[in-house]
Amino acid sequence: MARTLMSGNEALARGAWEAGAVVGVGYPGTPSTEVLENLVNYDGVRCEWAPNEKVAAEVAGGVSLGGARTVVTMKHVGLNVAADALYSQSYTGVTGGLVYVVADDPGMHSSQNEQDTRNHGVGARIPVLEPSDSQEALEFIRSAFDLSERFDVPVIVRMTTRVSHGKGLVETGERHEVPVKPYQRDVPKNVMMPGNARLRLRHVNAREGDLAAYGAVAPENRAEYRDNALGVITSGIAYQYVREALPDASILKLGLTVPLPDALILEFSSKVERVVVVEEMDPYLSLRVRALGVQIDDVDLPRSGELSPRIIAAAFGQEPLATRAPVEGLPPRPPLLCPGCPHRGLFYSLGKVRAVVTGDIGCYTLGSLPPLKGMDSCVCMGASVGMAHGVALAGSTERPVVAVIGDSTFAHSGITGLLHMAYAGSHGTVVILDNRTTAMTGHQGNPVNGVFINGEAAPEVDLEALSYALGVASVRTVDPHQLDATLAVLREETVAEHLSVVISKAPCALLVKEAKDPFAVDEELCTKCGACIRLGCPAISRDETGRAVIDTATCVGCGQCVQVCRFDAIVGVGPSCDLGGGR
Ligand SMILES: Cc1ncc(C[n+]2csc(CCOP(=O)(O)OP(=O)(O)O)c2C)c(N)n1
Repeated sequence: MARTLMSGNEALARGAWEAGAVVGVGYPGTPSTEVLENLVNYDGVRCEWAPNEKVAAEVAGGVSLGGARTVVTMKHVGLNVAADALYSQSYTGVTGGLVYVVADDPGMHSSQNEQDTRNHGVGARIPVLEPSDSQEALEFIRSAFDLSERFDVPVIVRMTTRVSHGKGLVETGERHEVPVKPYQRDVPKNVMMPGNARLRLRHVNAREGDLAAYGAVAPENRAEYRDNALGVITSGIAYQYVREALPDASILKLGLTVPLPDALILEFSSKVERVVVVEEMDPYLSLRVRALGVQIDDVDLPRSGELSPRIIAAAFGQEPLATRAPVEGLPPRPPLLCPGCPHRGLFYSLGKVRAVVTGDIGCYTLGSLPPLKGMDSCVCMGASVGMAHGVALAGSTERPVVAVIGDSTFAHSGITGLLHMAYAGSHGTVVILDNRTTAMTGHQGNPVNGVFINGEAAPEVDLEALSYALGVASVRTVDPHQLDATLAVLREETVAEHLSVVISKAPCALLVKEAKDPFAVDEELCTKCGACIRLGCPAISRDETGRAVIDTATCVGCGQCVQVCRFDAIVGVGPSCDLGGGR
């Protein structure tokens, strides 16, 4: 058996492969993305990025119906999108093992909200397994497939950022080829109309009892008895922190957290003098442990965000743990649009239109920050489109209303919003920021950029034709690096009495491989007016006298700043700087 250093997400991919999964499907989202990005490298398993999590869940549901094992991956908010499928898949159950990997983001390192996926497990009445390190990630996903088939149920493996991204040694095994079951039509099981669903609900009710009985003996749940003065009930990454901060404490480590093993909890609690629950995010364990009549000691732990050994030690009045002090004096690195980002040009031009801008999620959300201040709202993927229509319906503003949405986000959940705008007779404008990739989560392929998950070419949707087909009256494509031309189109479309789409099309700066020469500021000509600074490009700053300076190491020569300087003070320092009357 090999021992390999793996992140939790790498271990999940390995475990899914070892368990004989033949299809992996998902939608990217931090901290879950690497599961599929690793799984695609294994032989014998087909991987696909779906346009959104609901489609991914449905594809996986079909694979399961077809008798094969499959894993579907997403971040926590993705499960809201997929929940419609999941809650009824709970009723149909599975044919081939169906496992959801859902990664939560406590502390919102890269998310718009904090959500505890265990609640979805309770709501959908399906089991949730919570690994606390990479080895468990591999083992738990393997058992998730077995549980799925044994109890006729989809199973969630719930990850959190530190388990997904932390690394540990993993003992790997061999692939276990699971024969695909022959397809069998079973209408009462798989056609969820009321009569059948009522019958399947009986299965769900009975299954809950069976799963609870399994929980009492599940290898994923274990009591570790040490000093009986303190007993900690915990799960996931919090287990690791408790081991570090309270090495003498007895611990009930729960790996199967939905359903909870009541008898185990009662037994453990009876054997220790003081019971404390330590968990990240929602008080899921503590509410249920209390409901069993167990007296829990309250400890002052944060209700949200991430825990750490240090936080736990402090809450238990321990000496602060000897951890490495953060390095001081590092320059702050606020999140910013990259130098040469095409989104910057679009927001710069859009700012001149004085529109109400409903925004969406992607790299371009950073356009909401000063100096561009290009967005008035950002709620969830796809929301920009419906919200633009809604703001216009409220009738409180004379200003034009514009939605901005990235290409991947448009494919994810913007298309139906646009269809509604057309149907409802909206006169709004939707800007699709087509930077040829899903940049924010690491350049995944999507149906707009025509790249498949394994890097091969895929069919590319024609955004213009699609928009017209949905009923949009006018579709224009602009190069956002050409500021004046972009502004002219935005001006025309935002005052027009029709529904319009403006496709802002230029590749993500990180996809542009050919190096361009940087620009520089002519000190003599710079008047310190600050026009170039208002682009918010990280390559441009002011020197101590207030003059603009361009960092030639970070400038990628996009030429946007040249166009905003009215004094011709920004000059090329190489042959590629000839913008040819624009860019
Ligand atoms: C429901 C949901 N799924 C996934 C994510 C993670 N996520 C945020 S933005 C985004 C895609 C961004 O791509 P795109 O719209 O093309 O914009 P870009 O980053 O390229 O500018 C993803 C996958 C999320 N926030 N919500």
